[in-house]
Amino acid sequence: MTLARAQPFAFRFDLAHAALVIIDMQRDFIEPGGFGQTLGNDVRRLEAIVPACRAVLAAWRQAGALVVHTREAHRPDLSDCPPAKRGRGAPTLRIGDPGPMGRILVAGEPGNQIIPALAPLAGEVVLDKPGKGAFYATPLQALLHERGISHLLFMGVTTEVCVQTSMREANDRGYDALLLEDCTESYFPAFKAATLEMIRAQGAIVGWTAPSAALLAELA
Ligand code: C5J
Repeated sequence: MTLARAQPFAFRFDLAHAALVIIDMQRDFIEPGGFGQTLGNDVRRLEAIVPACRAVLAAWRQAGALVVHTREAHRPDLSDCPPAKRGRGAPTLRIGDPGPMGRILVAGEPGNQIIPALAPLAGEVVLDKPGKGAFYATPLQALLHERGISHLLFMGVTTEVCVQTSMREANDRGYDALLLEDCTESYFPAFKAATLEMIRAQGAIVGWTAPSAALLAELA
């Protein structure tokens, strides 16, 4: 397949060697009444990408290609949460504290589940990641290697944090990675815009970006 409208130049991939990686579309970041909102963020910005993500996921599933979902999640005893991560800043709620949808960023809690609109199907890969990047302390690289995957198409939240970190990790591991522009969002519009530019700068120094319509047209 060729996404001719990708930036900074066309992105070519073979579906059999490609995976759709959906970063952290979990209730606490996206739904009103969750952790993201308690921090004062306008979660409607993130909710707005759900229909585009859903359309891509449906078409990708129809094509029979690999889907990987991630969640930013820690063990209930927080043994995988470095004190530096838990202690950073002065938030009203810290990782592990009880929040409106259960303990913040703790595996198994209601707020840690992927939103129903993008719920994983049986057999799809779901990875809990303790860091911002999807490769750190997860079996992602081994799993992609076993399946012969060389190209990754990303969507999810937030653009400049877990999505960008995961794309940089992927880039350093030799994957060609593309971010679907309308399937990612930030609580801060300027950060999203800057991240898209950073990714495709200097001849795709991190990777590519493209509108989801370009992918949907190829998958149709
Ligand atoms: C993600 C975050 N998923 N912003 N987490 O980006 O803390």
